[in-house]
Amino acid sequence: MKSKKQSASGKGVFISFEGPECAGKTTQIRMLQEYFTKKNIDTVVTREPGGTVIGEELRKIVKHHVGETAVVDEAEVLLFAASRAQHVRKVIIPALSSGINVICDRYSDSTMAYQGYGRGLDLSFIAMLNRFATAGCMPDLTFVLDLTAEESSERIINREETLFLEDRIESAELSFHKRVRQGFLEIARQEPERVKIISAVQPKEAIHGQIIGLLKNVIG
Ligand code: T5A
Repeated sequence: MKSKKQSASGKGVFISFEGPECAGKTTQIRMLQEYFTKKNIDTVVTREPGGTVIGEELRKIVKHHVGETAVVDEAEVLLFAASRAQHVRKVIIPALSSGINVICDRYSDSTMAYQGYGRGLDLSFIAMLNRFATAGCMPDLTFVLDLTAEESSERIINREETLFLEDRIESAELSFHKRVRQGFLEIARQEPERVKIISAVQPKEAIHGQIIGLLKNVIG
């Protein structure tokens, strides 16, 4: 979705949202998009996996093939990287270069947290793969909406869409989601300037207020 005003620096600001399942990213992205629209700031909202025709096809494969047809861990990490390689070159870099802000629902930190810390794949390989897929294009600011694996699974059960389609990653065991959460916390510990942790277990408006407060340091 696009509104009108471009960033003063001539280069867009890149913001990503991360966190465990059902942390409230979509909700907060919608609120942030409305905030930018009211301020007439030109913004593209996109997501991973997805964001391009190819990426949306890959999204179906990684999320909804279960049982015998489910992807193995080594294929999974490559599919997320393939989606990102397409996305960053076709959508994110062109938007940022035109002075348009980008809000992305999940990005390379998800691969590190889910496939690295969660699945236990080699972290240095994932770091290298992320560099290749992103072409070095990293968010200016990343919000990790944090909640425990137990809180997350309670939200999954209560969410309406859960009734319709089995999600292979969401339905992974609790210990996997605990490792994913620890992964995000570790990424934030390593990159405190870029990655900000916000508790996802507070009213939506309070979370939005914290996001706007942190963004003011970047956007002005
Ligand atoms: N993945 C992704 C990888 O493994 N590696 C990768 O490299 C990448 C990019 C993506 C899946 O792919 C994995 C991670 C994921 O498993 P997805 O559909 O994008 O799949 O999954 P999520 O990102 O988890 O998206 P969800 O839609 O499930 O959750 P959101 O967007 O975080 O949360 P939202 O806003 O939809 O809200 C979920 C529920 O919580 C409530 C909402 O009303 C809703 O019911 N809620 C709150 N409840 C209480 N308090 C609040 N503050 C709340 N905010 C929202």
